[in-house]
Amino acid sequence: MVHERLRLASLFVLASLLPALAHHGSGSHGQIPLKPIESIGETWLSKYGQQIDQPFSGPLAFSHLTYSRCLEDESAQFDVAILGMPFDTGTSYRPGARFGPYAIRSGSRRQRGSRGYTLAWGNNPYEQGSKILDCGDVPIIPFDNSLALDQMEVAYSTLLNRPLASNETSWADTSAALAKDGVEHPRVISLGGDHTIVLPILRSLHKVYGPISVIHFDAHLDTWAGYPGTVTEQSRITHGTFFYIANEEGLISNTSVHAGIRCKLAGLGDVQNDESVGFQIISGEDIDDLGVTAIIDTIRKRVGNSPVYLSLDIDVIDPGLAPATGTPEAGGWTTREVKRIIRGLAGLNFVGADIVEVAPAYDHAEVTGIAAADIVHDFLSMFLTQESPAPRRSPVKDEL
Ligand SMILES: [Mn+2]
Repeated sequence: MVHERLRLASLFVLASLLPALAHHGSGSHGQIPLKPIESIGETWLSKYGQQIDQPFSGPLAFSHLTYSRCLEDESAQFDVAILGMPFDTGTSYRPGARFGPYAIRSGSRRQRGSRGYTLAWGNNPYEQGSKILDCGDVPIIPFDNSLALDQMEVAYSTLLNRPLASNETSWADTSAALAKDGVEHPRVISLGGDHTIVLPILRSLHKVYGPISVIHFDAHLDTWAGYPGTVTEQSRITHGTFFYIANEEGLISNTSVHAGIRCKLAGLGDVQNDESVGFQIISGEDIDDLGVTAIIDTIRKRVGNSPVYLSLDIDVIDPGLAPATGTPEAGGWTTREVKRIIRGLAGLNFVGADIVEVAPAYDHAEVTGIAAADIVHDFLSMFLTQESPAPRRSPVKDEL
């Protein structure tokens, strides 16, 4: 006890000397002098101003956005909502995507609205006049998938039907015309969660927009009718079958498209089944043979002017660049290629987007969480930019 008191006393003496030492040191090195020691009595606000988070400080909201519990706080308004869906009990192989929303938010800590301009897009999505809010996570039950699916649908519909924060949004010219009620609805970027979360999302979107075209980035088709051994109705709904169920329920249109497919199949029957569900396949290898531009053109032509939902499974990216996922497949696209394709999709009639299957237990140095968070930034730009910007020539190229 005496020992402890001595230790505390010496710490106290040291702490009281520190400001004086710092003051002395600053003068001798020609730095901006600290305010005199008397000002230690000032408040933070009067001395240092706003409480602006460091990249590594503050509560874990996406990109240091305002965090709001939008499901219970019905006064919370937004144009674009970030919503976590920590659900992973529809996974066929490695579980852990329930920690995806946490990992993506953590990966976004070096992002912020005041530094959101990118050379690629030529704008800052946070400065387009739309209000972007982190609406937290849906508190999904991990013990009962039918209950979990209902919770996700109710949560999504709750946000989708909230009045917009802004009178006019960047997508005002199309969204209201697409919605059955003629009203503009907010857009939600969902952070999965395993891919099953898209079924309740599509159920919710269908009520507002009717059947929707899907742009689906993935290594896998996710259109299978079921897995061996799934004898109950509930067990048919998994992260590899949700599009099949969505088609059964009439939620998606037959102008949907996959991008990045490279998984092993049972045979051509899988492809025929996939076509009957409503998809066209752009394979992983197509990027070498067709290139990014042709892939963008194919996707845009396929979905046309219909309401479009973009779903991106992180396993579309090569496991070398995004290892933290449940069912990795070798030979994937690079993060840069995926980002370039996304940039080519601006101006389509997007009604929502997600990024799923980030399972941080398999990550290294946050590489997957950072990639996913960066793609969410691109989703914001994609939503809030009217037209895809032309490829930008850098100053270095101009000199050559
Ligand atoms: Mn998937």
